[in-house]
Amino acid sequence: MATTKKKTAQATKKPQNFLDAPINKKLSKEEKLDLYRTIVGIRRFEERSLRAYNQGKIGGFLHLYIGQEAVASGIVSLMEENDHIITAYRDHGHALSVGMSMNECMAEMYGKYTGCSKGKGGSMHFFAPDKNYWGGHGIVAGQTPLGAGLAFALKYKGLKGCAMAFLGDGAVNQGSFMETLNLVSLWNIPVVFVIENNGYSMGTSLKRSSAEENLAHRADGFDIEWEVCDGHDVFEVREVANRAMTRAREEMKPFLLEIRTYRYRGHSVADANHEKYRTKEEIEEYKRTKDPINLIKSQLLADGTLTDDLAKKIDQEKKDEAEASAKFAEESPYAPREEIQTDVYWEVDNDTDNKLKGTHFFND
Ligand SMILES: Cc1ncc(C[n+]2csc(CCOP(=O)(O)OP(=O)(O)O)c2C)c(N)n1
Ligand SMILES: [Mg+2]
Repeated sequence: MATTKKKTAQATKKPQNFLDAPINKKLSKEEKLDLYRTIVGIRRFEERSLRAYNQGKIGGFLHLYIGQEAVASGIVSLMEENDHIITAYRDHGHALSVGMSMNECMAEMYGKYTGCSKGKGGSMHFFAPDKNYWGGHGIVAGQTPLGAGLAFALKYKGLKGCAMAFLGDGAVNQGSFMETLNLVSLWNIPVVFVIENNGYSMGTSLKRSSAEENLAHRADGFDIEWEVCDGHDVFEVREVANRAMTRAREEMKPFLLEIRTYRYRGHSVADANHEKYRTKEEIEEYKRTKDPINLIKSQLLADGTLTDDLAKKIDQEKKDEAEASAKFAEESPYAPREEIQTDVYWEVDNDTDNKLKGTHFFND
């Protein structure tokens, strides 16, 4: 009989000062400031994109990551050369964390040719393969087998690394995720699944969608190790994720991380009535006590990394960068008509034999 690998849920036993954890202690002042810049940058970028959406400049969907910034930024800061990352449609925070520019991201949302996907993908389809960032996917949990595939490729090629596959609390009930958990355990695939548990899938609370609310426990059914932590303090995210990522790389084993977080806005900008399925007080309480920017700011002020003046300066720089990206997007051209159907299937663009056989897959 397989041994159960239950771990104490850290979300319930708090707190230690996570800045003192070894993985955080070795951060230089500049690295800590970079984390702060990334978190503030995501917030200011998204606030600006919301304004553009309301002005009718951005069409389609817009799923904001505001409130969850410490999760993506913390995990990406731990990525090494051979590590890869893939996520769902709430993908702006991951994109900016891997170093994509605000210009290419904002232009993508405006549907412009200068966007990261030439304006053909929009908010849900940010990609940067050169930064090991594989998107940006709209089918709930559809990215989880793809994440397993990224990790399988590492193993196949004999490379030491791991793939980070993010999913929401609503995605855990998809069959494809369950099937993927089984295979990655069976085949020892170095993938770390990160459930960003923000408590809601669209307007449905976790209580109403999952019989077992401790989502990480599902890993037990597949003989996979798991941990739970809070996602408000970026240094806590780094401390816990570092264990999962190191294990995946060193032992070639999958891991399931459940990170408890919160989104301030509705499911998407179109979800204007999000105060109908949760209370104003719930949102305000989170903002007051757990806001990821406030937390990192107070930690870095206390340890002398940051001063009030520097915090203000960084904030203004990120606002200016976001404003400039909207201008860049506004002034950029749309894709030329003859390119509308390109970049959909690699095989088609490159006229390979597989096109004739009807197998249209991306290739490397
Ligand atoms: C297969 C599939 N079913 C349904 C949808 C519609 N849908 C889009 S987002 C969503 C909720 C997912 O919530 P969660 O996984 O918690 O992610 P979050 O939005 O909270 O980041 C649903 C049901 C979809 N995109 N794909
Ligand atoms: Mg959710």
